[in-house]
Amino acid sequence: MGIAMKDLTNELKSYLAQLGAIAVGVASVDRYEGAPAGHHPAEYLPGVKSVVTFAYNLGKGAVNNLPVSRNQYTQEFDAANAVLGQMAHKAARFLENKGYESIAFGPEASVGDYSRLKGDFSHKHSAVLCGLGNFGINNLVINPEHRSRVRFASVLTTAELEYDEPAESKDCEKCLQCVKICPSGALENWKGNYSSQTGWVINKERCAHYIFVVNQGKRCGMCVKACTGK
Ligand code: B12
Ligand code: SF4
Ligand code: SF4
Repeated sequence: MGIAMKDLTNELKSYLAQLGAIAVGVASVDRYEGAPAGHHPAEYLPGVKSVVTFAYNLGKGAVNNLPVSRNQYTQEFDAANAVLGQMAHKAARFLENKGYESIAFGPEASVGDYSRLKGDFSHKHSAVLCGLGNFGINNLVINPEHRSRVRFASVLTTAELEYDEPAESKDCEKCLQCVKICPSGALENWKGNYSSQTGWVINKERCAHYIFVVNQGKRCGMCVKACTGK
């Protein structure tokens, strides 16, 4: 049983790496106890045992040259989401073909999430619980190699897998570049609210207004660009 679990986990991780994932983490569903009502994995997949969250990086050129490259950043964002959506779909299918009911949670808010500014399942909280990084003050999860220039997707599964250690508490460098550069002021209220383990609730309305009203849907990404760790 132990060896089979390990083999299945390794097989799944290599499959995701082959599809382009730059990091894959696996957590036991017990770690999601703190998820609020409506956002717990078991509400979506009764019998869920494991959660797999994985990351795909954004291209450097599109991010580094913001805001001039806003059109290209928006295209990069869409392309990365398409890759992640396929990865999540294929990983869930891989597990179902092995006999384990699974659900893919794609990267995007294509199912009405934007109207309530919430997803069904938080990839960022899951990324921390799967050991992929910690929240920064920009309220994005920072990957050691690619900083905030990563996007996530997740799969919930009834398969029991081998689990990675969750990320230890580690604050970001607190350089405040993200707070200073944010054109909408959405990150101003971080003091006393920020936690490297659970993030904080930014002023979502300001951020969404800047993206969807001021920029007519073109993505902003300045808090992604700002976070270099230097
Ligand atoms: C809705 C949404 C938005 C909204 C609202 C943002 C927000 N901060 O909530 C808007 C449109 C404003 C937005 C903007 C952006 N987004 Co966005 N967004 C999402 C989406 C679809 C859902 C976020 C969500 O629902 N979170 C969970 C909710 C319930 O959180 P909440 O209301 O704050 O809840 C609190 C509690 O309920 C509790 N909680 C909730 N769930 C859980 C679970 C557990 C276990 C625990 C303990 C607690 C807990 O904690 C929260 C407070 O600490 C996710 C994709 C996804 N499904 O995860 C992407 C996502 C968060 N976005 C992402 C990105 C990159 C961006 C932008 C940079 C896009 C851009 N403009 O270029 C900006 C950055 C804004 C910022 N600095 O945070 C990435 C983050 C990647 C990363 N490295 O961290 C994600 C994960 C998309 C992806 N697939 O990668 N986004
Ligand atoms: S995406 Fe832009 S508006 Fe939203 S928090 Fe980041 S810098 Fe601010
Ligand atoms: S830009 Fe600086 S303050 Fe903001 S998340 Fe990154 S390291 Fe933290």
